[in-house]
Amino acid sequence: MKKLFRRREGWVGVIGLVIGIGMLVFAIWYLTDTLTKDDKYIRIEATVVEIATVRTHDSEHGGYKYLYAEVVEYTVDGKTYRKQNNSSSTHPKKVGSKMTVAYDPQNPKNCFFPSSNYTVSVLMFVLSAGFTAAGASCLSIEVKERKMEKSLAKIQNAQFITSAASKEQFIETEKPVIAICGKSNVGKSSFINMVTNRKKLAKVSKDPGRTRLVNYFDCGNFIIADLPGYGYASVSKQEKLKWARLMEEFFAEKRAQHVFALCDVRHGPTADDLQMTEYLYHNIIPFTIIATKADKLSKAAIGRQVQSIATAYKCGADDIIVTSSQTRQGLDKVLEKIELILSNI
Ligand SMILES: Nc1nc2c(ncn2[C@@H]2O[C@H](COP(=O)(O)OP(=O)(O)OP(=O)(O)O)[C@@H](O)[C@H]2O)c(=O)[nH]1
Ligand SMILES: [Mg+2]
Repeated sequence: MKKLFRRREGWVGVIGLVIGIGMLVFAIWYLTDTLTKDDKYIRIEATVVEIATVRTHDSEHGGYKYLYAEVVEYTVDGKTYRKQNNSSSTHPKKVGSKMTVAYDPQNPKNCFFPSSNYTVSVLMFVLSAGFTAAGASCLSIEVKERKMEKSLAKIQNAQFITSAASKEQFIETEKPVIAICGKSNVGKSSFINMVTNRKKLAKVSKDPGRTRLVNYFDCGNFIIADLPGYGYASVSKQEKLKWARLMEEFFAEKRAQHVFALCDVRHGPTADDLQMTEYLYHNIIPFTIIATKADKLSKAAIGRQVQSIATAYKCGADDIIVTSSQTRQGLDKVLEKIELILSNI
């Protein structure tokens, strides 16, 4: 059977919303009732004559705890009435002090404590707002997950097409191509596996500089081109020149409609990364900066790093998509971006 919610947050969200909205309805009814009564009833000064002990459940420590409630007396037409305050507290008013009650002129026995009723109303509104906000935020996580699943469903069954080592081997296609570039070991292959929801589509390697070819992957309505990494120190000068020529040829023929330029969130862009985006900029090839390996930094450190990466690339911090192929952070934003790119082509 298809699951109603993909995550536990979905259930928590719905329960939170139901409680929140239920409390809101009750709070509105309670406040309206109090206001109506307050309008019709007559306010009078009552005297606290006794402090009653109220046994309640102790939600913090379990078992029971004791609170106190004022018992008051008020006199209407020579007749004295007694009433216990519905709301109890640890600090009741003293015996002999005064409290305002409002009684029904038709039946003076009926009365309520206006200040307690208004306090309860405010408390219920605050609690209902809390439950509604918590429920909505949990539910938004579920909605996000569903949106992501929907987008991922479109990229299901991504297939490796071919590898190209030279210009002649570049593929000819009608489909839009999104190229992935970045320095060796930045996480390009892992990023592709995250986006295509496949574990081993692109080969992930611990040794930098493993991808020396342009690897193509068919993702249904578009193609991903995994470009060979750059900036690996132990690569020979000859290899570097070969790489530069391959990239020149790739971009010269407008082989990609968009480029995801990856950089490690911990270190920010290297001189090579900046040179790469300068090149894309001058050749009018649209690109998006993707910061990788976000799981390696704390949230605060990511915030600082994104600012400094944005400064280095001379772009806005919001233009950078922070991702982690380990935690799938940022996948929803990447999928949204892909949809936007495809809809603009
Ligand atoms: N913690 C963490 N490690 C990552 C992440 N992405 C990639 N890695 C690791 O980084 C290393 C390189 O990842 P790859 O995806 O092969 O990087 P690449 O850019 O394709 O590397 P080349 O093809 O050699 O240029 C591997 O050990 C991955 O497991 C990430 O988001 N988080
Ligand atoms: Mg790779």
